[in-house]
Amino acid sequence: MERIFHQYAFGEREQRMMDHDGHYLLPGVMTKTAQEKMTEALRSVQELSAQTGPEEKRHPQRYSAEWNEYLASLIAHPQMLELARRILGKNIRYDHCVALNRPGGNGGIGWHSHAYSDDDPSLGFVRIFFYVNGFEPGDGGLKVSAGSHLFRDARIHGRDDDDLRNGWLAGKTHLKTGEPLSIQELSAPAGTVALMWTHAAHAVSPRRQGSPTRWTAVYAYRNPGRPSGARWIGEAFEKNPPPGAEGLMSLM
Ligand SMILES: O=C(O)CCC(=O)C(=O)O
Ligand SMILES: [Fe+2]
Repeated sequence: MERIFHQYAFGEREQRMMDHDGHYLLPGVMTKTAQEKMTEALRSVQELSAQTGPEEKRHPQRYSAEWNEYLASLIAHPQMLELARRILGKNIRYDHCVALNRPGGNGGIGWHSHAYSDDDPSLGFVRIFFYVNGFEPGDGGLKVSAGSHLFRDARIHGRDDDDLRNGWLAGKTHLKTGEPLSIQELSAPAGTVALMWTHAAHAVSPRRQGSPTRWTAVYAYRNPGRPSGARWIGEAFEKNPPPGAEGLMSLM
């Protein structure tokens, strides 16, 4: 099997950092080949999305792996599963693979979090972002608030940074250290993978007008046990999964 990641460290120390902050970056971890193949795949999904009407239930943007063989092949890639299992433990399910391409002028997205097993922290849900050509702060860049995930609040919302600061963030402190929660703008060189617990507050700054498209995909995995609202898997895909993904597709 062709490698998708260079060697990287994600042991106990890194896991503790991820559990403390809610996210962890693996800068430039993607191999050159994986970067090239994923860019090509995301370009193709982008074209298919442009040709597909909003009435399509299994839209290429949201069900990206079902429209592209390379993206599908990564769902059960040994290095992908090893990473997902280091974070979640052995018993995992695939949840979704979504194209997050942001062309120049894209508006980004405001502050939010996602739901899963909000009342039971023993069931995890991780987002694995592939920032294929990376990003710089303020240009389609990911923003986070370290420690926000510990609240397991699926309804974090903020139109912009000030709205988050004056709203959800106001008076909140890190549950382990007591430090006031704050906003961090990340930067990512090409080939960066960002790991994030799904309850973490996050936002994306607008992509600058003259910037090239930011090519990004997210793969989400979770421990089974609860319903998942973001489980975007078509019936046919679940019945006939890509090789190796057989045990990963069911809800429970
Ligand atoms: O486009 C991004 O970098 C992140 C999008 C996002 O919020 C998500 O997929 O959960
Ligand atoms: Fe999100």
